[in-house]
Amino acid sequence: MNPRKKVDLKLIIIGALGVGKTSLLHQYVHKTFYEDYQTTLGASILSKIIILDDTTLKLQIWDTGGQERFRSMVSTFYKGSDGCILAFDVTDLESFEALDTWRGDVLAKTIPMEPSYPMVVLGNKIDLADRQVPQEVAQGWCKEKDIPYFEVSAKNDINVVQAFEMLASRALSRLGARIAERTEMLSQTGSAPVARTHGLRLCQCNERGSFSHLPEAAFHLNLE
Ligand SMILES: Nc1nc2c(ncn2[C@@H]2O[C@H](COP(=O)(O)OP(=O)(O)OP(=O)(O)O)[C@@H](O)[C@H]2O)c(=O)[nH]1
Ligand SMILES: [Mg+2]
Repeated sequence: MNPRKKVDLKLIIIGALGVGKTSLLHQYVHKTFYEDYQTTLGASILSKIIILDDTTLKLQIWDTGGQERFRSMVSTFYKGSDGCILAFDVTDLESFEALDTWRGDVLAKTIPMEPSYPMVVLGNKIDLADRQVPQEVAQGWCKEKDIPYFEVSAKNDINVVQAFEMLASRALSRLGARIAERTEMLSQTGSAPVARTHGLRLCQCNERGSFSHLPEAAFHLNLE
């Protein structure tokens, strides 16, 4: 492991009311599960540090409320995110049917509109017997949209780590590819060693291959 490689990733979890977004996140971050239901008001953020390949990732995961009244507020969080989990409940057909709308919202708000923006779909509550969405149907929808699909249970901790880390891995690859692309572009145009541009994810390249996000609305590439 090279501890100097550190990356911040902003991930977001969205989906209909009560599908288990908060439970999945708590299972992933704290290894806990609560039977009682407390709806998320607006959004909250949890962090987790993981090591993937030779990179330390600080995941900042935004948990969002599924209530309709938060919809427009939630959509403002997509901007600047590195990836998104679309969650539904396999015992609730409506929550699966709503995925099209959630996905459309995300694609409309990621700037620039990017079909390859990292997403994963989680069909949650597979521990329950009264299933309404067959696995093949969910898999078919995801295959058509080219999105990885995981059948999960926040309650029994099934596939939760795998799903979050698949998204983190995809988000990391995308970020690396975008930085390499931009570095190449700047080196071809013979830009000054330190270049500034706008409209790309906020990052800082400290050394070759090492980058972290910046809080300001600017993107810096250090080509020295
Ligand atoms: N059996 C079972 N119940 C679950 C699972 N995941 C969540 N639940 C339950 O489903 C209810 C809703 O879970 P939450 O995690 O609060 O759902 P949410 O998507 O965050 O809901 P909002 O914040 O209101 O949008 C709670 O009572 C949980 O205990 C699961 O995998 N299996
Ligand atoms: Mg919640």
